[in-house]
Amino acid sequence: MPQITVIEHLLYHQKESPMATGRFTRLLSEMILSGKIINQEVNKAGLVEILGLTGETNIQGEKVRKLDEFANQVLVHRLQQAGVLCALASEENADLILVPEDCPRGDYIIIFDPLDGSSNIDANVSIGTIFSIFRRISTGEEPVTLNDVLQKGARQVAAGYIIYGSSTMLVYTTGNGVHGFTLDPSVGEFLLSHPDIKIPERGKIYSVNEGYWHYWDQATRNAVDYFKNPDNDSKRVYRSRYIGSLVADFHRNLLYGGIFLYPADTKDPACSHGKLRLMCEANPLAMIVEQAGGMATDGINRILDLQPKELHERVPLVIGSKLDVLQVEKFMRAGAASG
Ligand code: P6P
Repeated sequence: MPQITVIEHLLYHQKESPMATGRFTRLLSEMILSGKIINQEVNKAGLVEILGLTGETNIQGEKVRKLDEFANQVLVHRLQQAGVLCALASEENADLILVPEDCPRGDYIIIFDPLDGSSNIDANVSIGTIFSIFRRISTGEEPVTLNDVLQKGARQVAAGYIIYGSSTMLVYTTGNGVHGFTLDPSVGEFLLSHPDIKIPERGKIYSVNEGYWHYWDQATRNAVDYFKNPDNDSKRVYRSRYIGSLVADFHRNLLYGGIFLYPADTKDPACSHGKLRLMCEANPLAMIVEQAGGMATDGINRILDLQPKELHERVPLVIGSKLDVLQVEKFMRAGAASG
């Protein structure tokens, strides 16, 4: 395969998307540079004093790790340098991050999880940066408010993730298919390796933390039970695979086919609507999976149709191969109907 960079692919190989204005290219270029910088630190984390905790707690109530903070700082700084943003939001920051007045600005908004799954980094498990890009709704000059940011996922103009694993990959969409680029350290570029990714209509993998079985409602238990014992006549067997790192679990299922579930549970009041965040995790992965031919719901409703009410609101997530997501929906609707 000829060496095609991300920007070359955006400009010359995707249908003439509204993204070829040059402004989106600036933003994507800074995301790419951020990924390379973070990749360097993730890959040597065990060698330098960057593992461990900072002693702080983030808005999610989670212990902040030095790598989380490093990744967050890199992304906030670099993305603002693109000069095309009016606001940023990070899973690590309670509030909206406004672009300083003296910084060139534009009408893009980016929402990201700087390093999802970072609690796994000490064990050398793949982790990832997830991002979601919108355009501001109001074009007024007034300062950006949350109303500009709290948009349905269906209004995203782009979404993607960088997975720091056995290789480092950028997977993203601008609404013209899903494309994967692998970082070639010898040239320091992400090069096209997975053009036009499509997820199999039905998978052979289900990913869920079954340790929470006793905290689920009956509909969820019935849905998970199905994957343990599918329709008898199909002789279909599903394998259980759960890494506990969303980007790693999602990426494997995207390529191989399968379903990932993080249902609502009663183990932690903060997770009564699921653990994962709508704006910086569910929305971007939902755009990607739909562009790849899959589905993403909260069990019943399409993720991309959900109207966010808060920046960090959580949502149950069922995402992956279309027929498997529809199978879960049947159980969830039956549960809802039986009250
Ligand atoms: P649990 C990592 O902390 C994370 O946010 C996701 O990457 C992952 O899918 C999930 O939490 C794992 O959560 O409760 O199964 O440990």
